Amino acid sequence: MSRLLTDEEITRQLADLPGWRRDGDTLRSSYSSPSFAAAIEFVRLVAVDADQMDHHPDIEISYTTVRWTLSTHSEGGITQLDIELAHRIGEAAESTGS
Ligand code: H2B
Repeated sequence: MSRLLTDEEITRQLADLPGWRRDGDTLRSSYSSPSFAAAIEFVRLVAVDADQMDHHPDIEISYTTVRWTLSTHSEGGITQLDIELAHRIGEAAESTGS
């Protein structure tokens, strides 16, 4: 199980996650995909990772913009699982040109 990260741990790890910011008990990021189809493929790739991790993002899709909100509900805040998922989202973004 993942524990809540400290403020310092979050700040340090966000340095390796360009485009991501902390918003209270969540991590947030917004990506722009080259097309609606690419945005859906981006989300599909992350869905596979999320199920594999058993850790799931909140997702808002607005045409070619995909907004992600990450939090560990069971802990009520940000854990290493959110950091790991943010990295995987970054990889899926790269492979879909987002
Ligand atoms: N996703 C997120 N973001 N937070 C959780 O606490 C969580 C989850 N819990 N996905 C998982 C599923 C839990 O419901 C299952 C039973 O492991």
